[in-house]
This record gives sequence, structure tokens and C-alpha cells, in this order.
Amino acid sequence: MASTINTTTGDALERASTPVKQHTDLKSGNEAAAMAARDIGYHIMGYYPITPSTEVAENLAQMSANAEHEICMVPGDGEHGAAGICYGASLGGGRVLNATSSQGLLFALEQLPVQSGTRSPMVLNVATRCISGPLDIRCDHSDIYFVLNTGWIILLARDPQAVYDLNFAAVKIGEHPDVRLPVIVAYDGFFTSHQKRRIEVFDDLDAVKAFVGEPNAPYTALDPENPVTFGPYMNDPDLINNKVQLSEAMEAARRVIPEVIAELAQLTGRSYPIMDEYRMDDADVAVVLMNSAAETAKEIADHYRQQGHKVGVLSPNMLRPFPAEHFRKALKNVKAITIGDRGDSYGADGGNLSLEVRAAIQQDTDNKTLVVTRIYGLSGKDFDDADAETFFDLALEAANKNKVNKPFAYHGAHAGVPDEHPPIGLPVIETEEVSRGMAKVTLNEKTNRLDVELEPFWAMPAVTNRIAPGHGACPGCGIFPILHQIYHVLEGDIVVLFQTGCAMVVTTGFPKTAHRITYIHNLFQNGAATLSGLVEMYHELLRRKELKNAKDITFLMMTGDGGMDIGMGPALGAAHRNHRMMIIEYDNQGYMNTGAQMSYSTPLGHRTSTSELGTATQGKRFHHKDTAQLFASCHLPYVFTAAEGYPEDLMRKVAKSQWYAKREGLTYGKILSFCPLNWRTKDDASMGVLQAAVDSCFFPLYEVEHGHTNITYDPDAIGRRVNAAEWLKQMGKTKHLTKPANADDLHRLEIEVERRWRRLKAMHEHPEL
Ligand SMILES: Cc1ncc(C[n+]2csc(CCOP(=O)(O)OP(=O)(O)O)c2C)c(N)n1
Ligand code: SF4
Ligand SMILES: [Mg+2]
Repeated sequence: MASTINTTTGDALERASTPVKQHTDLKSGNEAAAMAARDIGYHIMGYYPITPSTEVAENLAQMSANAEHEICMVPGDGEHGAAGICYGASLGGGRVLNATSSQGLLFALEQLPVQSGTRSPMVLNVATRCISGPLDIRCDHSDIYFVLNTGWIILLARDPQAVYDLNFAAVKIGEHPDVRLPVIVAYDGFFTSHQKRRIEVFDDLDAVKAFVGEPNAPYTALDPENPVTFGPYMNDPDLINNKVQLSEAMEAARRVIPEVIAELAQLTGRSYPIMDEYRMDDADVAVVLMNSAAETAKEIADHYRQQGHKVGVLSPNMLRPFPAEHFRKALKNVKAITIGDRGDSYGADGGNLSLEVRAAIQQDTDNKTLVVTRIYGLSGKDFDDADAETFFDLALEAANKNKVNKPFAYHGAHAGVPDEHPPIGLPVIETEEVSRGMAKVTLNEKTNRLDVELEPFWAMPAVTNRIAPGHGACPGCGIFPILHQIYHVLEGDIVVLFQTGCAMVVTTGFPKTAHRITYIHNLFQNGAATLSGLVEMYHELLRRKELKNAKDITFLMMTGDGGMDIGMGPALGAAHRNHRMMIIEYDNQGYMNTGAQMSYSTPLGHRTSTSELGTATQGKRFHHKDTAQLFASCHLPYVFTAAEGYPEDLMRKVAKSQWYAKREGLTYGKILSFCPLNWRTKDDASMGVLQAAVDSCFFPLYEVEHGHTNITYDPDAIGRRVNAAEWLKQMGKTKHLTKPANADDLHRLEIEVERRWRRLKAMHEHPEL
């Protein structure tokens, strides 16, 4: 809890004599952020899941299901969409919340200056996390450093209590008439977002409401009697003048933030000085750190003090506006400091904290503080006692010698050994081993469609597996049977791109990989564009005869259903450009790798961690996305659906896809994929569940070949049609839909399923559709 009193700057407040009634609870940072949001009573939350911030939305979703708050939670199609939702909502004048991390923050980045540039306040919780690539989910500050130039206020919360408290302050700071800027509350991913600590929580919600007050937007987009143009095209000199105003708003924030924090302290009894100064009064040397690592350094400072070293710790509670004056005052008489940056500004000899502290003290011509910069703790690498000791020792050495030996370096890391390679895995696959003619595809001159002849299943294992044994998926996971079925019939050399998702996460973990063929990962918002670039490079190099060892390559992108939300734009772009590549989506009806949040493919009423079951609502509130029809409307040569439990049908379609992708252009397939963990079934329940999904016509099996729809399995025609309830009763995530209380939702789902099925049948029967 940041209750240190700042004796240098006078920002800190004594504990208020009569704080409002609170109770003690044990909560993580994410839980604290969600509880604060509930107590603030935001109007809208636009969000998109990403570890480690996802729990904020998940906690609020659970509370929403039980009517514990009235926040309207809008799931974005990605963080860019979520940021747009938040921006639009804030223009309406109500209160708006978001939470994100890492790539999510970067994907939203483009929207952040738009929001601050039009002076639209909102609150964004950032559980800080390492940015890609390569992909890593753990904590550092590389994401938040990217936001420094966006015009957002950034408050730093070092523990769950600070997360809770500063969320209230953030609303009031951002909405202050002299400020009107969006505010980020940044806390360390996992260290703070997930570790539970004792926190004090308000009992008196009236006092909270009185503190935050009513939203007071001077203009809104919802007042037709006073129409306003938000974001006009603006040229020189207006734009630069507009930025003067933004700069002045930041300056106003310097004044407003301590005022609001002081007011909050009256309520809570807890104070957050702009600069958290620990034993700095007479310090000769100091360590400067942001957020949770500073707490470790404080303990070591105590040990060093006992040994007679005059050391202290400095850590800001605010990053924007940057507390330059506070640093100048605190470092006036300090001989040397080590600044730890949990993120690098590559090539600048320091991360942003170092660069800005150095710039700040350079303004004080009397300041003689020597500065050591160390990049530490990237991707969640622990900062423990020994690291803190090293940082103090570096500063003490500099102070003693009055010289810095190595001003900039990485701490506890090295660049690797150039000639050392990970051990070679299985031998390279020869083209002949994977060209075994398991599916013979011929063009039928009469129908102008493809015919496929499959070898018997028992012959299939003759194809060398492109996926090595050994992966980290859950028992019973559908992804691997699907991959095996695909790889059995695909002929020859394949380059595969996996978008982020379970299939990617469970098959690669440096230095190991389960992929025996060339594999690329790009984040799931952009895989299709990436693969399309590679496809074009391949054809261009072939055309120029510049490709050494030129081979006949098929390009395949594997994606989850979530990847077809956030990555839909680039995928449709690739489809419209009609690159010669295959896209295959394994649809497990949710964002499984991040803990089963809803995707747009999740059907109505299904339980996920962001469409929870409670007394007020039961599962997802809107219908599943018809991704196959979206791609069909791009007039591709070939689109199909398939299910893991119908291997023959699946393999025929994959073989056709490859044929078209090599000759005519982009093909797309959506395959229903079993996920026992999050569908809440037994590991071996796949056959029954998938059969019922198909037989209830929820997931029809069909293909669209050159625009002609062909249903490849018709449960009506063979007397196998079952009710949706037959399917839903088999899964823990949907059992509730078969109860009388949820009859309306079941009925809505059945009607929608039937409508889509009839439409499909009409297309199947009509020669032109
Ligand atoms: C820009 C961005 N936002 C969010 C995430 C977090 N994230 C990674 S994978 C994933 C869900 C993937 O869902 P899906 O594509 O359906 O694959 P599955 O995990 O179900 O296999 C999410 C939300 C991320 N990595 N990057
Ligand atoms: S969570 Fe589901 S999709 Fe992911 S590995 Fe486990 S079973 Fe497979
Ligand atoms: Mg999924």
C-alpha cells in the first residue's frame, strides 16, 4: 500500500482522521479493478480479452450475470474495435471503461491519440505485459512505454490496493473541467494483476458516488439541439494550437492529480504521493524503479541502511504527466542512482524512464547525480533481492568512484552463444514422404467441379506426420485429430502459418517445436495478410527464377474462431485479393487459449468466462457468426465447413481446397473442433457432441464450389435430425439451456438454426445460388 509520506515535495497527506467505512478483503489487482468499476458504475465497457488483463472483464461479466452492476459490456471484435467502442461511448457523455495489455494496447494504440485529441475522458486499466515478438505473456513495461506520446494520463499502481484506489481517482482526474483527458491505471501483469493481497474496500457507496460525482461532459454527440463536430479535418495552424491545449491540459493535470488524490485520501485514509520516496531524506544513492519491483528494492534498502549505507528508493506513482520536478527535487543531493527500465528504447541507451529522468535532472544545472541504467525483468523475469542488491551496489560504486563504468547494460541477461543451436529434432521430411496420393482430385468436365477419391483410412498413416508427437494440448482436444486429417491428404511441401490460439501455443515453446515443416506465427489479427505477402514473394521469386531449390509449395493458415474475429479484416482482404493460399479455421466456439471467453462464433446462450451464468443472464446474448457465409460472399473458388467427427467428408474438402488454392486462389474452411476443457465434457465425449451439433443442423456440413452450394451431409434426408437440446444437454457449458427457465433462449437459438438451415437448403437446391 503506497502510504509513504513524501517529505521532500509535500505531496503526501497525513492519514485522514475519519475515513469512510471500509472492510478488508483479499483481492488481486484485476479483481480490485473490477470491484472499483462496479462501485463507480460505469455506463459502458468496451473490451477484448488478453492475458493478464482479461480477468477484469471476466469478473465484471460474472457480476453482470448476477445483476451486481449495470455496466453495459460490449465485446469488441479486437482491441482496435474495443477502443473504437469506448471512444464512441465516451462521446455520448457517460462513463467508459476498458482493460487491456501488451499487443492489445498496441493494437488499440492508433485510437488513443484520437481520444485524447478530442478530450474525451475514460479509464483504461493496463495490466502491463511484454510485447511480441516472440510472443510472451508475462510482465514488463514495454507496452506502457508505447503509450507515452498519446496524450493519456498514466497513473502507476504498485499493488492491488493502489489499483482499487487509483481507479476512483482516475475518473475524477480525467473528468476535471481543466483536464478532460483519458486516464490509464497501469499495474504489473501477474505480479499485481494476479497476486492476491489484503485490500480495503468501500462499504459506503454513497460516499464513493459523492466523490466521483456526476459525469459532466460539456458537449456530447447525443444532443441534437446542440450539434457538435467531433474531429474535424484540421490544418496548420489550428492543429498545432489544438496540441497546445492538450499540452496545457496535461499541465493542469499536474495540479489536479494531487488535489484529487488528497480528496481521495480523506475518504480512504490512504495517500499516493506523486513520487513515492522511500528513505530518501538523506540518501547518497538511490534505485529508481516503477511499480512492483520498487517494493522489493525497499526491503533491500532497509538492509543496506542497517549496514550504514545511505540508500533510498524512488518510484513514481504517475508517469504522465512526467514528474520531472519531483525527480529534480528528490535527486538534488543524491550522488548516484541506478534506474531500472523494464523495457528498452532500443538504440537509445536506456528505456523511457531512464531517458526522462536523465532529461529532467539535466535541467538542474547544479545537479551532479550520476546515472546508471539497467534494463531488467523483461517478460516477467523476476526482480528479486539479489537484483536489488546489484542495483544498489552499482549506484554505490559510481558514487564512491565518482564515475560510471558502464552507463547502460542489460541486467541478468546475455545475447546467447552465436554457434550454439537448439538440438536438432526429427529429420527433415522429404517431399516424397508427404506426397502419397491419399486423395486423388480430378476435375469433372461435366459438372466443372472436383471429384475426390480417398484411399482407405488404414492407408493414411503412411504419410509422414508433419506434426511431431509431443504437444501440450488437453487430453481429447480436437485440434490434433483435425490437423492429422488435414495433413493426411495435403500433398507435398507445405508452409504453415498459425495465428495465436491453442493450436499455436501447444505446439511451440522455445527451443522446442512440434512442427516438422516451416512454421510461422503471427498475431491473430494479421496472419492472413502475412501469409499473403509470403505467397506473393514466392510467386515473384519463381517468376524471376531467383528461388534457390524451387519447390512446389502449398500455403496454409490455421486459425481459431477468435482469429476470425480480430483477424477478419485482413482475412477478408486476402480473400478479396484472392491469393493462392488456404485458410482453415478450427472452431471451438471461444477464445480457449486465454481461458474460454466468448468469441463471435460462440452460439447464443452458451456459457463462457465473459458470458457467465447468473441470476440475471444466462450465457451469450447474441447469435453465432456465420463465418463460412462471409467468405462465400467473397466469391472464392472454394469454401467449406467440416467437423472433426466426419473425417472422410473433411479430408475430401481439404483435398479440394488444396487443388483450388494452387490453381485458382484463396480457399476457406471452417471445422468444428472439440474442446473438452471449456465445453465442460468428458475428454472422450467428442463423437456424441459433434454428431449432435451436426444432426441438429446447428453446424451444417456443406461446400460452396465456384458459387454453388452443396450440402454434403443432410440429417433430414437420412432421418437423423435431432433437436438442438439433444446437442446442448451434452455439454456443461450449455446444460442450462435445456432447463425450463431458459426456454426462450433455446427457442431463439432453434429458430435461428432452422432459418439458416432452410436458407442453406434453398441455396443447395437452386442451380444459381
Ligand atoms: C491483439 C491481441 N489481443 C488479444 C490477444 C490474446 N489472445 C491470444 S489468443 C486469443 C484467443 C484465441 O482464440 P481462438 O482464435 O479462437 O483460438 P483458441 O484459443 O480457441 O484455439 C486471445 C484473446 C493477443 N494475443 N493479441
Ligand atoms: S483448451 Fe480446448 S482447444 Fe485448447 S488445448 Fe485444451 S481442449 Fe484444446
Ligand atoms: Mg477458439
